[in-house]
Amino acid sequence: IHMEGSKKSDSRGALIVLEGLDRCGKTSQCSRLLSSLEKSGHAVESWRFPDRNTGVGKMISSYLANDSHLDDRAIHLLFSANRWEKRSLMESKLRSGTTLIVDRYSFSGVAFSSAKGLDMEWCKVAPEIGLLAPDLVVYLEISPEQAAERGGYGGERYEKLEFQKRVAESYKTLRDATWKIIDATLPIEDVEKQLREIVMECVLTCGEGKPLSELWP
Ligand code: DGP
Ligand code: NA
Ligand code: NA
Repeated sequence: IHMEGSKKSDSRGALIVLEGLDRCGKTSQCSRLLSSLEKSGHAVESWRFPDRNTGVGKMISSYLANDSHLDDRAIHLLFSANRWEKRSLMESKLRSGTTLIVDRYSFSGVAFSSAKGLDMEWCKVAPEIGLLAPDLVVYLEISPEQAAERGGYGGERYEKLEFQKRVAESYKTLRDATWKIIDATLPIEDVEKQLREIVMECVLTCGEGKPLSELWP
């Protein structure tokens, strides 16, 4: 029986996170996914972390540009704070039915900081607990060597082959069976198509009232 109205109040947008190494193609895939969902009439926004526009984001940006130096734990907590300062807006967008496509999230926080040698559990636990849990994490998989061959590393702090190799190892430890892995070395249109299919299924499930949850579920 279709219960008119009863589902509707629970209907919400999906929290979609894209993760991967620098130069894996996440950013172009996020914008392709955004226009494709917009075209099919979905309420959708594209977000990214770090969000460099906030006060905390400006500190992060300066750190990444090597214009400032910070203790590894201090910068880890700033990246986390940058996600916390967007949490309530994130929740209200999702509850009002807007799907969010997010370029990097807590998983980058854990992967990049643990690549420096910080303990993975320390990275995961206190700072990230209570942030909204994604409904879907898509990992665009590429080897660090292939990513480096794409060129265009912007010269920011983490954009070095040796470091990206450690980040790749961290992602491997971090990911679980719920992550969807897409081969990021496929032609851009093929990645886009696979991504869209996975995302549409998730958007549907969330629209049908799947409850929001928090990290780490
Ligand atoms: P992007 O704007 O996506 O290129 O990200 C900037 C860089 O910061 C990139 O090398 C990935 C890294 N990064 C993103 N989120 C975090 C985080 O939470 N913690 C740390 N340590 N690094 C992060
Ligand atoms: Na980058
Ligand atoms: Na990026």
